[in-house]
Amino acid sequence: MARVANKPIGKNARAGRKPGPRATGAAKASKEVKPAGGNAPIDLYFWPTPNGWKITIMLEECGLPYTVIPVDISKGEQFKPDFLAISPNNRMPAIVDHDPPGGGEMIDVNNSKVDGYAWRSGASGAYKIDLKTWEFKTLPAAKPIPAYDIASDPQNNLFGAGRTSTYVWRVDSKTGEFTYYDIPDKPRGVGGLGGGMRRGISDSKGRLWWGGFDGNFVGMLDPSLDKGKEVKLYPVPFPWFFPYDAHYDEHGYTWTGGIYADRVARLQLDSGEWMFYLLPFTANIRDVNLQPARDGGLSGLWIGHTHQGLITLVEPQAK
Ligand SMILES: N[C@@H](CCC(=O)N[C@@H](CS)C(=O)NCC(=O)O)C(=O)O
Repeated sequence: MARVANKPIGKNARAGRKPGPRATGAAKASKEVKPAGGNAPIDLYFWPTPNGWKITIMLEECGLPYTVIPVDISKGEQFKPDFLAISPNNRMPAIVDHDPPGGGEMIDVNNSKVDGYAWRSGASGAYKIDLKTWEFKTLPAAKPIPAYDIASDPQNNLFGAGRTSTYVWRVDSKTGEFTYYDIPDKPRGVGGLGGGMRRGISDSKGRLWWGGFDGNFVGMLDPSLDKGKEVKLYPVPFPWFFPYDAHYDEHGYTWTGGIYADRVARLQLDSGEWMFYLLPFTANIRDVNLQPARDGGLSGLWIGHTHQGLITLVEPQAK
């Protein structure tokens, strides 16, 4: 059901799949297939890597019409402004659905029960979405607000940052006011390079925990602390771990994992001690999901295996 766009992104782009008989078939198919959402084909910004292929598999399985727009990441086309406007973290695959059900967007609804609003981050601001009326409220920010991930706190205030960001932004749900918290240049974990954030999640006290990835640290932002002291970085003492996400378990431990490491980690905050759990399989962890601690016990970590269709639970036996 795919067709390939005649105009690839960037003028030097070479199509991963050239327009041909498949394109003709797709145009026909898009008339025959009733899409799950709206009627317009989805634009798929694609290059043939496993991350790219998995979206084509999903679209084929769902029977959705789509147009392949090649983004040659070996030539740096992911950094072209046209593509960055769609995928600010310069990663493919990315999809644009021109006619999604309910006008849908990528949103954070985690704490929408507080005030009935969901959040979405945009290129130059954040949006609040009234979940009853679907009214969008744009909240312009003084500085750019890149977001590899967004995370709302228990009061439905919103955090975000990008992979190369030098600050984390936070927007107050009631006032719409943005605050910017600098990410210190140091410390970095062993082998750590830059700063920024990949994925993050808030804890029950309204602190943001995140995977500092390239910087090989876990970050924590506590907006209640004195100005300039709100951000604390926990460097990983193990090379190339690159935390992708971090999750506080509410009992003194923060868990993290990543896409390259052969182990997951649990950081004990009081002592600063890192505990590593060697995995008997290849992991590709992009979200850290906790098994909450029960009856005075210890929390564990659920691992979703992106490619194997498996879920594994890591349960620590000791503090
Ligand atoms: N957003 C995706 C990541 C996709 C991704 O890492 N894509 C790579 C290719 S497989 C990419 O576009 N890399 C371009 C770059 O790093 O500049 C996810 O979290 O699953």
